[in-house]
Amino acid sequence: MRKRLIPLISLFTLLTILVYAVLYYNIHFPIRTIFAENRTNSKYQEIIINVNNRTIINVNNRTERNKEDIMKTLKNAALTSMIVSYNKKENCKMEKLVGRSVVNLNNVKLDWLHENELQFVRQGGWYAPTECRERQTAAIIIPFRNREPHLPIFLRQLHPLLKRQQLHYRIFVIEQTDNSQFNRGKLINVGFNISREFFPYNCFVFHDVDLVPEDDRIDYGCKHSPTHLTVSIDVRGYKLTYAKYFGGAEMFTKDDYEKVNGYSNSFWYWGGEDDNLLVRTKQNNMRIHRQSVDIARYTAIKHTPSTERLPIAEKEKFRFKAGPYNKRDGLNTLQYELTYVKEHPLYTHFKVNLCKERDRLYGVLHKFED
Ligand code: NGS
Repeated sequence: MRKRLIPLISLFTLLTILVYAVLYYNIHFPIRTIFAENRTNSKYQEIIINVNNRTIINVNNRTERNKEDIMKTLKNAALTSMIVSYNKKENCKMEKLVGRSVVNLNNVKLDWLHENELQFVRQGGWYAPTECRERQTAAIIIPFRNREPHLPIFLRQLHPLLKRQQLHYRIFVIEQTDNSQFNRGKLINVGFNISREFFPYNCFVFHDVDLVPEDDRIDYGCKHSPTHLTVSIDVRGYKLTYAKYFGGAEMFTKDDYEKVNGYSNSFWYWGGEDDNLLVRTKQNNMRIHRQSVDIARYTAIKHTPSTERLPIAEKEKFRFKAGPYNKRDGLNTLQYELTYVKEHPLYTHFKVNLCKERDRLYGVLHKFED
């Protein structure tokens, strides 16, 4: 009888310990990560609280802004005691960088990427470190039209890079849907306008989708502003395309971009808008920063070049003539209509009608109409 009891008691004790351990774990450590993204704007105001990667609270159109408000919201949801890491004390350090890497140019599907390589990205294409205070909050703005196959290749490289740099960032794809010529500068202005309302980002990166960074030491956190990122591109022999080249990918703090009045809205063809932006920065006594050609390296995804080009003579005239107009052609005269907003798993997608007909009132385009 005693012989039989001993294993039974042992089993019972073991089970009790196990049950207690599970309960203890659940009671005391029910939530290990919590992160709140607070978008402080009237249009898109919402607070999303993610617990263990699940969105548990998503408050639309409310005015909660600070920790106390979030606490209140959580209290209402009987979860107050569960905040364990909202207060991020330490500043994040840029660490575990891998340096130069080979860009994977294989075609890949967005769904596959999300499931297999980019699970850390949150719905809408954002990420923020949870264990420490992010180095910077950055909006990545991608002007877009007819470049669907490039997007997954680009995101595959950019998301992990931005995560390693400990940034709180979101990727915004701004797609032109009207039938006018492509207007990169104006699309970027729209992206800036939308994203600065979406969340109080400090840093804004304007990025062509066909230029993929080869090195995670390229700083996407507005260490300097303005910065020209795409210094050396493979198809240009890894040299600066030309001394005054300011295209491809550029980065500004919010204040600096507002100071230059953004891009001109009037460059309705491929090319020129970036040269004009350089003029704007010079007019505001800003100096362009660049990292070295050995670090700021990019791979260009191959595609047929745009045929929407102005005759070169017109373009030159246009680019330099635009100088005096810079104060009344840009962020302060931006006209557009949003037609679509969607948070995809790896990016936030905006479609926009750039309303060219309205622009002719403000810009300089009317002098060079097609
Ligand atoms: C210049 C364009 C820029 C453009 C640059 C690089 O000619 O907008 O080429 O071109 N300026 C004008 O058209 C006035 S690229 O290397 O991407 O083919 O960024």
